Amino acid sequence: MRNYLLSELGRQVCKGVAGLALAAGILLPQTTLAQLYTARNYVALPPASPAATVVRAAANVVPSPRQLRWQQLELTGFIHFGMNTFTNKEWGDGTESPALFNPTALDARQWVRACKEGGIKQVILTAKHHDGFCLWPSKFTKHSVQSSPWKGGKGDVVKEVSAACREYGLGFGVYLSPWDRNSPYFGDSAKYNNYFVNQLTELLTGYGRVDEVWFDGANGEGPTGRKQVYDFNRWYALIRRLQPTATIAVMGPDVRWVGTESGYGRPTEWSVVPTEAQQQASIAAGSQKEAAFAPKNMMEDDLGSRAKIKDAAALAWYPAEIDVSIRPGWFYHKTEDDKVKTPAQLLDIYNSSVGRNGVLLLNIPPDTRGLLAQPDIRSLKGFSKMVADTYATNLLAAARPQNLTASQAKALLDTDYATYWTTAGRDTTATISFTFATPQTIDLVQLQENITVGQRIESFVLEYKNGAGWQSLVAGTTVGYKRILPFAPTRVQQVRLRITGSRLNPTLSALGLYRQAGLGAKKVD
Ligand code: FUL
Repeated sequence: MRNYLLSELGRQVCKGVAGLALAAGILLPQTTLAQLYTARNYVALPPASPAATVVRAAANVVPSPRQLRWQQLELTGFIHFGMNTFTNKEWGDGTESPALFNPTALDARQWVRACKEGGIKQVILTAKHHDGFCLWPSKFTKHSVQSSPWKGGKGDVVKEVSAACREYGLGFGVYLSPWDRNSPYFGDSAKYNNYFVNQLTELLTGYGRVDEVWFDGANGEGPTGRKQVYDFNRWYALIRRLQPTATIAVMGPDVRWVGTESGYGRPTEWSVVPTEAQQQASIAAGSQKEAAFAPKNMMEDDLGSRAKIKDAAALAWYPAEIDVSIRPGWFYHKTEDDKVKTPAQLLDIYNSSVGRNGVLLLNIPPDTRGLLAQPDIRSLKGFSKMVADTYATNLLAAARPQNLTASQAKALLDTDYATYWTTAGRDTTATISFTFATPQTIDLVQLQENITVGQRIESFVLEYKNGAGWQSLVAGTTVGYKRILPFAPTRVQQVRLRITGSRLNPTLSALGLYRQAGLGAKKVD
């Protein structure tokens, strides 16, 4: 405890220095920002930097190791479970009796197994939602499973979920709501921040590895009408110290909320954005404050185009996470059993989230038994089969490359993300062509840039030729970690990808043409 206090004191002093420097407009050396940034996922830009310098700098910003690991998960799962499950609400007010929490057959292994079978690689549990009820026996409040009848007050949902994730080889994350409508400290900023740090410490030290910590931005009034000021910097420092490989989302420095809960990301999604976007005030302003469970479409066109970065003081790798529920609500409601998204809807969401340079965070809420309901499990299974069947065969692997060396073709078509195709010299445009021995029907293209080099591609078009001239199949802007674009089924003999704009030499770790499975017969153009 003593050591802890001393290091906290040291941190406060550092923070004070950093605060003064920021106020004076001085750009700090990397070491001061080390909690939030690595050497290569952040770049400071001198005032009035020429546009070309800014673009080049942006093209060389790369994810931190924790951000890269997270991006490569592609599909992650959210588990909203807690007091609201039993009161049939979306937001509790904190006055609920712990006696209401009594799942009859809770089986976290069933949750995690269903997630794994659905292709989900990491699971985030709502350890505490806005009502303040803790799913673990916290030493710092009585408002927890410990006061509930479940397992005679001896249960610990966080323990069961983290153990199941370990057993099935999935990552594990926690959602800890800063807004706490039960805590008497809420609104008394210093006291509540200490309470929150204590709870966070319990979660980060008692359950093995934690891979993601998820804070939302909701902040209502405390019991006395006082406004709580969250000490985010202190929380970030604690997470970095106790779980250095965990990503902090979405009120955090590593992962950005995409700006909608529809499941659909932006068609133009840059992972490198001005760092202003990472300052707490702007995160809070754009965050999911009121009635966030109602899907909304707050879609700004883009956050990181040349126009958006040209006057930035600094740029950071700050990729998008797309959270959406498999049902209309975040928590389980029996009346929504017939409103579970279908496999085809989930596939469309996947194509428009993972396939738009994002990570999908798909919520599947357990019911009052403490089990995932059958409609959700069925949908998830159907969806993962559609994904597996669609991507089983890259049709391009059977085509003859026109203008690639054998090693370039291999880098593009093998499944090794680390190997990639790129251009020579200073070429920022390129054309890659393939010919099929016999015409093939395709309706989807998938591209992947090698983001360990940077995100660079700004525009591309896929074209085909059956004898006469070249015709467009589909066009896009950004690629990033993964871009998926479906189009009308088309029979093609020759195809070519033209990269028409890039910030620096474009790279491609993967290029694939596919026929979507399970959507039923569609007209072939
Ligand atoms: C929001 C919350 O208010 C919702 O209840 C839900 O947890 C969602 C993921 O984040 O901010």
